[in-house]
Amino acid sequence: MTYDRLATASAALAGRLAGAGRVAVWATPTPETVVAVVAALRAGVPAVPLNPKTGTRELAHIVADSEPTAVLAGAGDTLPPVLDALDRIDVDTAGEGARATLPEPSPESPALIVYTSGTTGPPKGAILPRRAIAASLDALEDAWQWTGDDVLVHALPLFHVHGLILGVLGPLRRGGSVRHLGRFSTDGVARELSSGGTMLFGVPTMYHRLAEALDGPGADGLAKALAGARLLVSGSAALPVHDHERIAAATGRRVIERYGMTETLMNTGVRADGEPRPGTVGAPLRGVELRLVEEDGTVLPGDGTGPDTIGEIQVRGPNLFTGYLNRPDATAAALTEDGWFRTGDMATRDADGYVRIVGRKATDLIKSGGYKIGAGEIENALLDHPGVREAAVTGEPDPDLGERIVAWVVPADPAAPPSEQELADHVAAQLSPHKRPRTVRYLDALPRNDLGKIMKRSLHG
Ligand code: MCA
Ligand code: AMP
Repeated sequence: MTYDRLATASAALAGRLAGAGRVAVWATPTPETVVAVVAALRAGVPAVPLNPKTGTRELAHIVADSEPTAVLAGAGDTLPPVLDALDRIDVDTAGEGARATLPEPSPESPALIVYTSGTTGPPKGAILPRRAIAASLDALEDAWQWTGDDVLVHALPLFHVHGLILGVLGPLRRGGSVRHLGRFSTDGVARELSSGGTMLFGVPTMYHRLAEALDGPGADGLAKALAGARLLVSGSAALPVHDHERIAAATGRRVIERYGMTETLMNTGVRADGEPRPGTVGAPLRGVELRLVEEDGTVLPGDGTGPDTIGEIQVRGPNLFTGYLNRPDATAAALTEDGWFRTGDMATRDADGYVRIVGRKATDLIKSGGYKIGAGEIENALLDHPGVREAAVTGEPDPDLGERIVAWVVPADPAAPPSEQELADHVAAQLSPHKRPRTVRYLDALPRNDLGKIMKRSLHG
């Protein structure tokens, strides 16, 4: 799709959206999603991107919470009954209409509401203002010397920050190109990077699969394609040093990492002209203040650059969200009085300011395939299954996914426990396929302390 086509199709659609309140976008990895989001941005109408694989319970929550007036979808998309009450607007990528210049909304007005998981309860909608998106993308322009000549290749989903904001709005803001693979494959990456692609964005699972493929048949073509890229960028979760080194050994190129969050957009990154040190996520991006803080709120000396100091990362800057939709309690808990956002990520800093993420405060947050998943939401879904009496969910290390979701289940009837597949299907249908347990372990009782609290740390395989 050319810029000219996108401008015309999005203007035609924007004309229909003006004053619509909020709109949901059925965010398939297609040009329709791009036209829908750009149209909403032009109309100044906040868009709520929906994962098309979201299950019944989670979708019902998102719709009830964000109250969109309409859902934008491709003409051929089948929408689930939960969305029946909304107006459906089919997105026409060939749409024609007057290219009226729409007034630019204020920088503080919400552009996107992106749902993100917490430790307990259903996902919260992070309100992302136009100012945050612009600031974060412009900081990446500075860090990566990102220009209109860049051709970005990726296969990230278009309902999260990584794929939608960095992966689509990023190239649009620079006037560059994006080639979305539709679905991740190492062949697709090799094909696009060897035919003009200049940058690759991916989650560590994708780089792990590239590292594996570099050991297999067709490795030479893939190695050449990766070596030819200007930048290979990983984010959304920690890139294992082993995969980093395997890719470097096979291609002579080092993957650079950047660190972000739905609520903060991008915080740190290794610069295009910086040193890609494995295991670090680089220095704070332009405009971002970052400090490490102890449990009691004490700021670590040198904002954490002292030796042997570990603290929680707090960030402040124009890249931050404005709050969680309908959740003033959660918003207040996430921010300090003077506007620092508590990330929950634990880190140390090298003497030159590079940040090394070493862990997470909450054991009940799991990062699997680059998706953030709350143990609590899965436990609640499992408890809804008639065959489950008690449930606890943990994350275990996984070479491909980073962490794998494990469900510990006390069956209602020990003689006839629900099968692993049945429970995985149940969670996939209620929440989302990427939240399904990959392993189920059956117990007679969950380990509890004297107060009756489940002792998750004693649950391991
Ligand atoms: C399997 N499937 C099922 C079931 N089992 N569907 C329904 N019920 C079941 N029981 C389907 C899945 O939906 C999927 O379909 C296919 O089978 C394979 O599933 P799975 O093994 O889970 O997928 P995968 O191929 O292993 O996915 C790996 C992946 C993916 C491609 C790396 O995890 C991914 O796209 N991750 C990106 C996450 C991301 O963008 N995070 C950004 C958020 P199908 O194959 O059709 O899909 S973090 C963020 O935004 C911050 C700001 C940041 O820092 O970036
Ligand atoms: P999300 O809420 O899905 O936006 O995920 C944000 C979380 O992903 C952060 O709080 C980090 O725990 C993690 N994350 C993102 N990028 C990186 C990275 N490069 N290295 C380690 N963790 C990361």
